[in-house]
Amino acid sequence: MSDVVTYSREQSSGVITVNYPPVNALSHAVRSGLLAALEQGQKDAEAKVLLLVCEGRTFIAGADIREFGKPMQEPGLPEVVNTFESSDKPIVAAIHGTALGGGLETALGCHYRVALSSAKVGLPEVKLGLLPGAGGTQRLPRLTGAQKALEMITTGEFVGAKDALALGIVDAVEDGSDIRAAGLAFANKLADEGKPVRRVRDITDKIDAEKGSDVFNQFREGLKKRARGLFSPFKCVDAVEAAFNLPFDEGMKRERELFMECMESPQRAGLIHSFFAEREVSKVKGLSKDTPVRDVKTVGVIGAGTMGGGIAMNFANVGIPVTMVEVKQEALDKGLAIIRRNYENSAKKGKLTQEQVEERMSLITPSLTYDDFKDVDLVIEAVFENMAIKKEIFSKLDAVCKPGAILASNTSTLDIDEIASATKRPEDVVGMHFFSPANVMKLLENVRGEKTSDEVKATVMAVAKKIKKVGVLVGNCHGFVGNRMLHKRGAEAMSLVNEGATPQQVDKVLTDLGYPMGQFAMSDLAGIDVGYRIREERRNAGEHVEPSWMDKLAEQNRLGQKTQAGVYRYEEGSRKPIPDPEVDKLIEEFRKEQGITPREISDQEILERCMYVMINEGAKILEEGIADRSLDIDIVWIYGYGFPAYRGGPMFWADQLGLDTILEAVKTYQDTVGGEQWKPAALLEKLVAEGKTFGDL
Ligand code: 3H9
Repeated sequence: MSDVVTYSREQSSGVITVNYPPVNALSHAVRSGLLAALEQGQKDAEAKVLLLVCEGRTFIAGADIREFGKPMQEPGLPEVVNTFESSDKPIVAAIHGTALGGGLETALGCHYRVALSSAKVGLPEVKLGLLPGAGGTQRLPRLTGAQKALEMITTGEFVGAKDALALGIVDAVEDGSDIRAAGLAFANKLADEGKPVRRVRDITDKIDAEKGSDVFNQFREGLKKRARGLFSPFKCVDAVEAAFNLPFDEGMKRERELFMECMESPQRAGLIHSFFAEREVSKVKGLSKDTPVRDVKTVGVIGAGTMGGGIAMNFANVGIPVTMVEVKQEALDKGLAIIRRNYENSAKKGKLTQEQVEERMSLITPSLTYDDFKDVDLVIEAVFENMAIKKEIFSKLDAVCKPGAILASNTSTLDIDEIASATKRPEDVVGMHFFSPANVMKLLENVRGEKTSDEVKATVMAVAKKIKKVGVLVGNCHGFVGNRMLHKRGAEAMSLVNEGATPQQVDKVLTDLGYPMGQFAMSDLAGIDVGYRIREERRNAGEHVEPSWMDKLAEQNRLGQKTQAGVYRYEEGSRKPIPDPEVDKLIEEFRKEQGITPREISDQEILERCMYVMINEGAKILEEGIADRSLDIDIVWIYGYGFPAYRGGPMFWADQLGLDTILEAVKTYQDTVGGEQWKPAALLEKLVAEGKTFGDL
């Protein structure tokens, strides 16, 4: 008998227990163990009812994702689930934690389901580029009807136990924390009452009622917008529809075919890479579980602008009090009003109660003096990008803050070590780079300075988790990982327009790749002045920065969405970019001034120049140790800039495309376009020479 699945008997219940940490995923050992234990249960004459229950933190959380992409070992999961369903003895699934994907499908193959009230169920396969492939698309709609099954399967969202009860997914919900006891009580009662098996495959009332319904086409229409560029959500709808059009066994076959199509899609590979990468980034080189972490119970934020306000909200959202300091009362009032408006909007959408709005507002204390930072555990400075001002602030913080307080800067480009040099405690100074809007975007790019202590690094990574962000720890350089690569892309995009492309053409190539917005729509959102100020800082520091038509925009106060005009124009109250002939004229004039004759530029050239310049820079970032692994870069781009997760991040995308193809193009652009950015990264050349990928590092 397998040691990950065991069989025992308690009174008249035969108990099948899965114990395969961390999440009882359905590995080959678990699948074969389940069949073996079931056989034992069938043979056990004393067992009237069987109970499936899991040890540890959760019920089965799905198929073992680590096995995907490798040859499948029998028995497959559909066979296991079908065998459970075919059992002549009733089987009860007892659910705690999360019954997800193949886990919920296994439970649906059982005849009854009992859950703890804290449990959740869901079919999140779509988030991995898949569809439920062990009967989920055929069984779930038999219980819930088409609409709810489509919602659950195409979004992958979880449903709490109480809602699952109302939807008919589970039969009983129990309070408390002892799932084994709850399961046994339910199973023994069934045995006493002599309840028969009840197979979901045979429940057809909802199927009969909704046959031929228009709900599937309506759903497909909605998905065109909601799931733009994605493959598997549409396959999910096809599979659920099959449950209504085909007899059960044929529906299962159709599900299998569609599942295999998804399995073979590159989106599946990209999404599974993203899934594991998101978990890997929290494991930082040089830090361990034993690295001490400081308690962060109170936070200070400097600046009540868009960034400072967004940052403050993150902490208030998880119950951590924030002191927010500004220079002027008006700025504080304005900042607080914006925070309140954001919370009120969430309340209008039903995401918060009015009580929660007030609770969160009460956690944010406005102040005009740094003296109020004397007791805080962490201060985050979020004023605009100017080194002299930041140094002045950090020297003040050094004087005011208690020993052991972490002093963080939200700078998006500037040198953390230089900022730290303004204090006598560089070991406590660190970058915490939030992405706009800071209360929404999931990335927190934590930047380690030369002297930042391990304890501080570990603490800011823990803070990221606490405020529900994905933290990535990176090294110190101009722009760190994200903006360093973005600036290369931005400069290339600007040059492409200099040479003859339109901003709309560049943006379309990027949105076609799957970005939520293009380079120039993004500049308008962030503010044209942001890039302008950075270029000016570099010019003031003596660097040569090419003149640009975008400088002209800034000089004409076309600052983006906030002035309703930037690269695009915006109608009152709308964020929709509209191409503006004024800008075409401005670009034309700029070209004339610079003596440039515009040429036709292909979409392929735009794609290569915008993406390969980033990949080449990413390789340099790895070479210099600014990022430890290519997956750190991938996560920065997925969560900070909306790079499509289904492409796995830019470095994974590059690996899939072939680094040799990229290197060849980089060399061509080095000759035709020129500039430091097109000098091939030594690492890229090395990997190509060795036939390796970034993922092999
Ligand atoms: C499926 O079921 C297909 C079927 O329909 C058809 C088959 C034919 N496999 O997230 P955490 C690891 S597709 C392998 O940090 P949490 C994870 O990598 C599957 N490993 O914890 C991590 O490892 P490490 C459908 C898995 O408490 C550790 O467990 N199911 C799997 O924040 C802890 O994970 C899903 O998509 C897995 N399935 O969240 C569920 N799941 O410690 C995916 C997790 O080495 N999982 N690991 O870094 C989740 O959503 C969350 O992990 C869960 C726990 C909510 C379960």
